Amino acid sequence: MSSQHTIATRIAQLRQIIAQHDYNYYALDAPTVPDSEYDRLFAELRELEQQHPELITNDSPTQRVSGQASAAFTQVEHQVPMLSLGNAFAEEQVLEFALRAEQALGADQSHNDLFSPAVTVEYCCEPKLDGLAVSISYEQGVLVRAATRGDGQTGEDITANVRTIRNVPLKLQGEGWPEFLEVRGEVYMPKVGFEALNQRALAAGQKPFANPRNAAAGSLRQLDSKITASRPLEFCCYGSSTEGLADRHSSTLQRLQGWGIMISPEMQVVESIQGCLAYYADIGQRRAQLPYDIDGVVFKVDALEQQRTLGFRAREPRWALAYKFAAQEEITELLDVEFQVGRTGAVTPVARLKPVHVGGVMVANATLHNMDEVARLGVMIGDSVIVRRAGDVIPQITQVVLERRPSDARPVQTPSHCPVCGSQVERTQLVRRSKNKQVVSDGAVWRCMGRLSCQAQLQQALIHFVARRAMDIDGLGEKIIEQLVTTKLVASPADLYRLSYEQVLELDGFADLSARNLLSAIAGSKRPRLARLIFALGIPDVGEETAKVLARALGSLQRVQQAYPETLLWLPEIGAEVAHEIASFFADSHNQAVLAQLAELDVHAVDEGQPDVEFQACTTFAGFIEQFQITGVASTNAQRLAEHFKTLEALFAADWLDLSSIARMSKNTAQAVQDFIKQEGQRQRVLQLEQQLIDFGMHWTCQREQVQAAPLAGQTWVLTGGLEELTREQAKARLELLGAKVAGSVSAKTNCVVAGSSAGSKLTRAQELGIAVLDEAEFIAKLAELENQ
Ligand code: JCF
Repeated sequence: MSSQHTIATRIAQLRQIIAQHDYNYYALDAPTVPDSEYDRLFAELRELEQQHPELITNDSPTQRVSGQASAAFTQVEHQVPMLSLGNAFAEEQVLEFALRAEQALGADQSHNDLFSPAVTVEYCCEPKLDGLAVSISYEQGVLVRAATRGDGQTGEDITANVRTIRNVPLKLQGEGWPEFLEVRGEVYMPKVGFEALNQRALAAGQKPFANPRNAAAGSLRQLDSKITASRPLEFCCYGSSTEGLADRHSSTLQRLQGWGIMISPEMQVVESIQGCLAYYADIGQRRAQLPYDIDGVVFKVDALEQQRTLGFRAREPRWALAYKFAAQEEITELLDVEFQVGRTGAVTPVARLKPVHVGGVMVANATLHNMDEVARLGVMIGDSVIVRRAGDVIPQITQVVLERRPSDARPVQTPSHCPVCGSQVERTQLVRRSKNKQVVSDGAVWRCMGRLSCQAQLQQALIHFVARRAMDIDGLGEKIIEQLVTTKLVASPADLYRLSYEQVLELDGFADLSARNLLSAIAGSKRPRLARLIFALGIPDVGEETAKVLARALGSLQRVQQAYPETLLWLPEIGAEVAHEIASFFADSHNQAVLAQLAELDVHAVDEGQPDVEFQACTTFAGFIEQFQITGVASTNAQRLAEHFKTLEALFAADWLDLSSIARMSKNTAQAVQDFIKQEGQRQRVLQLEQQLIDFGMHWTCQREQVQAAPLAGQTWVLTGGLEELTREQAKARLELLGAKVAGSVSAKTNCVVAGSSAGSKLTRAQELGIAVLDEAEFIAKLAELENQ
């Protein structure tokens, strides 16, 4: 690369590549490479041009600020050109910048007075927002125009769009503003708004934006400003081209703030370049917590007089510098995709990357979430990919650089067998329930069927089993569990209870006392509450909440274990997928063995009891029929069948005539019911289900007796104020035994309020609503009366 010819070729090549990236970025809002890659190409071009100034041409990308006006908007000429900033990527470049500036300022003073003290330079520091630079003009305090930076000379008129940004004042506040005022700043999308926007895009089946900057760019360049208005954009001002507002940059910003213009709350004036470096370190620390993306910090010489002295070099001010953070995005190669096995056997693809520095950390792995994500990215092994690492989160692949796909790129293939244990891998649909109970499909998941015979699953299962919110066994860290698994001392959670003193003593880092402590922690965990025990089992999709529902509703581990999925469907918040997961967990012979062993080893829930009265009362014959999922039999027809036949025996005995006589049920439906009840297999299954409901006390014919057996069934009581004779817990427990639900607040549905001493607003509310109120003595008498019935 020494001859003039090859250098000229390289320069031409770089110009062409950069021009293409500029077009992708500015005109299409669809960059194909990370900024870091662009910066490197640009730096290389600038370096070559500096060495060979004779090769500089007017059309070189280095000869304009950046950006390109798009044809769709009206062009606006900037009165004062919009500048770009010089960049620094290392501390020495910052010091060099300061040295030059301070020398220039010092030299300027020195001919006045040789003995003047060394010049002091104060700097104004602010975060460098990762958005789009815009100019906003006010005439007589009224917003008249907004424009993009464009190439620095000419931008696009985006007045209509900027007017939709909520924190941009359409009219300035206060007084004293000049007749004409131009403010400059960054339009950006806060992280929260960006996430929400992408969620909406995904839900609507649209392509999400790669990052908040692209989202802000795409939103600002909408021809329909109604769309812009629906996007969560914000503006933050970093300066003004209007002269004479103040004598310092920082006081200019403060004046603008007084007129209602948003400036950075992080803005700070420091006394030296050392202060700038400290500011950079501090913001860098807090970067992930800031509500918006930044890509560095900006330092500006604060005194405007000094700024004027320093002036410009080419089109960059000598009085300002952008000190960029290490790039959060980098380009690298996807060397391979491996598969990891989690606690529930989910086999997740993990990207093995050619190691690359991202945000100051060497990255060699990135998560790919699941195979749907692999499909969405369209990534193949051998591809060049963009890796992003934001804050402390796991690095992610955000994009494939398709132009660079090698001819031998290979598709990512789901393994048919578990990479750890060799068991079969099966595809299941992952389902998530959001807070408002909507069911959201979380994509397909491939799962190793090895359960606890798979070392990867066993290890994760044990970590989960001993966790604080599960069996709460202290002193069993991940390292120790790994040892227990690899030494084969423990092959299931039950084996933990079989560990001997001698075995524990053999483990790394154990001595007499620590071994005895661990064993007593294990032994001490043998009487968990039922909900914790269920949660500890690590049934896929059964979190703490679902475990509580199961424990409360069914009252014993045995019932949870025996429950058919159809039975579980009657429980609140348990849908078909979770019911299926629970049932198939307990159907697994390995899991059955572990449960039997746990029981043998005397691990029992302390609070086993009867099924909850409320759940016992929830079954209806119509609902039961609806579960059969006979074509044409949804809630209305199920109701008709239930009312007509009343019992399963009668329904099974029905003939065509009986069925046809049911009003407003179609012939086809009658036929479907007929077909269903004639199949022996179906009848057996339905009878089995009914038997289980009877066993659990949930059958519709038990309903009335059960409900009547509990004198307060269906009632809601509220306890308020202080009780003397009983604790809150005792009062609540006795009410619940009588079938009542105990609620925390009074509503029209409340049946009775127990008001202890100094009861407050709940008592008042009960009186307003005309709800029965008992004092403590009356309450105790009532409890005694009902309990003796
Ligand atoms: O936050 C920014 N991206 C930012 C850009 C901040 C500044 O103070 C700037 C800028 C671009 C040019 N100042 C200038 C002069």
